[in-house]
Amino acid sequence: MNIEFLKKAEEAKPKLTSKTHTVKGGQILAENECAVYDFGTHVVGYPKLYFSAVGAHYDAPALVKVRFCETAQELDEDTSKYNGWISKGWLQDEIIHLDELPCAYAFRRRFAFRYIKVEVIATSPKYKLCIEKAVAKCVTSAPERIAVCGSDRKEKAIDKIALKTLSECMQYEFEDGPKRDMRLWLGDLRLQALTNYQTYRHNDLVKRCLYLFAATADDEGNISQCVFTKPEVAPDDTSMFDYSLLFIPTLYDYFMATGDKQTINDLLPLAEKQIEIAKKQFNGNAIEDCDRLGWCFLDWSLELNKQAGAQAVYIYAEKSLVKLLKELQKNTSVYEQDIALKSVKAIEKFYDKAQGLFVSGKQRQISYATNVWYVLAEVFGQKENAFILERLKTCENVVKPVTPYMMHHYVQALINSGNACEGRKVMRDYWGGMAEHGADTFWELYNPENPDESPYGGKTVNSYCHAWSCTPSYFLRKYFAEV
Ligand code: RAM
Repeated sequence: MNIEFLKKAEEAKPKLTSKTHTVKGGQILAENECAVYDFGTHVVGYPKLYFSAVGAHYDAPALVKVRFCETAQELDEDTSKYNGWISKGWLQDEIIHLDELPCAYAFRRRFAFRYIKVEVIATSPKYKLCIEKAVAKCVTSAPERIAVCGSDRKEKAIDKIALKTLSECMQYEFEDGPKRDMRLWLGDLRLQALTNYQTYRHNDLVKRCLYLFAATADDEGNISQCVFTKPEVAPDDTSMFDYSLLFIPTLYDYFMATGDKQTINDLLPLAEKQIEIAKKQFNGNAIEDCDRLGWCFLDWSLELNKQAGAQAVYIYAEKSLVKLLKELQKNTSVYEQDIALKSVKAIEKFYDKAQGLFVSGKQRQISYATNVWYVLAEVFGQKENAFILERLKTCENVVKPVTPYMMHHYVQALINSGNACEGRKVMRDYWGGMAEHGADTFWELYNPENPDESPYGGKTVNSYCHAWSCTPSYFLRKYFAEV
């Protein structure tokens, strides 16, 4: 652990502000009855339920099941049926005993929810349970309010939801989702930071997160895919090829937004190290594929082959490094030569001339993820990039995006290739689709063609307020204000 970097991260730790929301109750419940409390919108915080007994003096503890749901659909899901591969521990279910009535039961855990469902498992024949009110102390480190932006009602609605998504993920760090994983992930951080520069401008929070990744890098300089901060700061024991490389553009964006030279001087060696480490995955100038599940992320799709896309992320990241070094008036020639070699090789190995698209892996798979990253890496010029995106739309058997993370990159690729109007339409349709489904905050996964999409083996653990989906607020301010 780099103690000096950890100290800098802790110095930038924000204070949380809180606000209390109350939902009136009054329902009287017998055994096996339930009631739902709707906070009117998604909240993140510490709930408290006020109970009293109705009837004769209570003569046994009340046993109550409380569920916290981010969306209305979840209210009907049977969480006991969830059998996926990530922990059931993420389910927001609590069984509580009330030994004394009346009482205010304060939950020690922080929850992300809009609805609280209270089911009475047991009272006694002598009494029923009254729920007087439900209260939530909501927390965030985002500054108060940002004016909503957008050219019409639809865009304003999207922006409002995106702003809320970001602010609820802004806690002591930029969390990926306040329900799950409540943790700092590099890919998410990059998009949150971009949106933050256009909105809340809480730049010290970005700085803290950059130092947290730097502090927890191992002795060889490997940056972890995510960082735990409780009970103490610690890295996850896994790295992902693309996430580690994305440290570089995240640092570059931070510098462009803040001009903070001190941070850049501290962290530049680690950024350069990421290129050196990533090179180990190459055989000459061509990247090797890898069987390890999750070796490179790109999108939450289990069928997606990552080989060619990984090389594109490498080129993209190295180009950010060159831009950063140029800002600092440093020599870039070694990196520029490497970019040229890797780009030529990528075209030779992965570009299928007949189809006019990049292919990946032994099966020569075509996906949005691969091609979008080549557009972002600007291996070809703007015109050709626009054609690539055009061809993707009519390509059969193409692997489509499933997360707002990948959709963000698709919209960015459309903008970069001179097609901001279409980028805007994609943003309106995709994020607007979630809004039409009643989203208060944008989701971790949304596949309009499959509402049950989940990489976890059950959507009960999906997160419905997820950092990487906040970027419409970035697009709207940075690109679409004048389109
Ligand atoms: C999930 C989280 C997080 C993401 C990683 C790759 O566990 O949702 O947001 O960055 O996957």
